[in-house]
Amino acid sequence: MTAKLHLDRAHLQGLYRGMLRIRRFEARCVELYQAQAIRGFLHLYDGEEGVAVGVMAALQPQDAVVATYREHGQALARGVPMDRLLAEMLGKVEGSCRGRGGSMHIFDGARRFYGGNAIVGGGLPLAAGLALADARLRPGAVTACFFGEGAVTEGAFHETMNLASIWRLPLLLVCENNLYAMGMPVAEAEAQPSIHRKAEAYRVAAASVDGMDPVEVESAARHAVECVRSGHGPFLLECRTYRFRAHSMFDAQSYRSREEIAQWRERDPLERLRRWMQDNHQITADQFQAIADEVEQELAAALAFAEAGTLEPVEELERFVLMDHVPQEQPQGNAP
Ligand SMILES: Cc1ncc(C[n+]2csc(CCOP(=O)(O)OP(=O)(O)O)c2C)c(N)n1
Repeated sequence: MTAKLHLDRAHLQGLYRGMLRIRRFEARCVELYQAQAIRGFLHLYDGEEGVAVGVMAALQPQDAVVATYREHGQALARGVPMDRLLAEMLGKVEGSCRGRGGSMHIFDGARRFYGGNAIVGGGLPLAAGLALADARLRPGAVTACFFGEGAVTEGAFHETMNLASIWRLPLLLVCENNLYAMGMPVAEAEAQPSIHRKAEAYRVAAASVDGMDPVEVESAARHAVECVRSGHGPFLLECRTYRFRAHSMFDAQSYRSREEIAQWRERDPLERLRRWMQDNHQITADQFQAIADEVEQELAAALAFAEAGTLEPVEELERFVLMDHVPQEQPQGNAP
């Protein structure tokens, strides 16, 4: 069930701007990756932007967010500053994790953004733990956990669903079902490929929504967050989406056809919202241009900040890895 949203122009324009920031940021990251300024892995969110902006619009600052390795979109939509994010991608000390997390492990404690996570399904138990702690220490806060449909084949998903239901945890589970786990199609991996229907077995409330439409996503997410916040326990929101690009920068994509990708590109969340806003006189061509210019300026400033940043000096490399000080006192309690 999705509640009707009151759509004002500023809000719609905000959703569009949010998606454009993610798209342009990642396009620049591809260039930086090709120039070897970004190293390691790079998983793009291209096509899935509507999910991050829609869900994030339904959350409050006191809520927590847990993401996957495809998390630049969630990080930007959650408010992690673009310059600190880009510095992190370039491995600079000025980055959101001092350049130690990189593309897959963006973290920002001040915004309760508890990270990207390279382990498929690894964020789920972490999110359950955050929700459990918040239920005791921060009543009213919701933890939103993003994961791909590939994570649903992991035991961690089922354990989390079960415990979250029994303990009525304030947990919003956001499954980004983009149809493929690397090269594995969901229909070949899942006996029940309609992910939200798995919730019934755990007596968890659930819904499925068109992830290519940020307004639909926000509407469904608002309903889901309301249920969770008012003490009804967890909610599983399946967002049906698609990644336009390869799984990561190393993927020949032999498992899907060009025609399929082209068909999904016709449902591009940015273009759809742009057309709808134009057709319904919610925005002028000048306003579109102003948004595009603003995003380009933000990106240019972020790049200048990141490029001017510092690589960690070699002497610092053991900091945060080994303890400087080992406590002498033995902990109290029974020995195991
Ligand atoms: C526990 C674990 N198993 C396998 C991998 C290798 N791996 C990385 S991404 C991926 C596919 C995950 O697909 P999905 O959860 O649907 O997310 P998507 O990449 O589609 O966003 C796999 C199997 C891993 N990182 N962690």
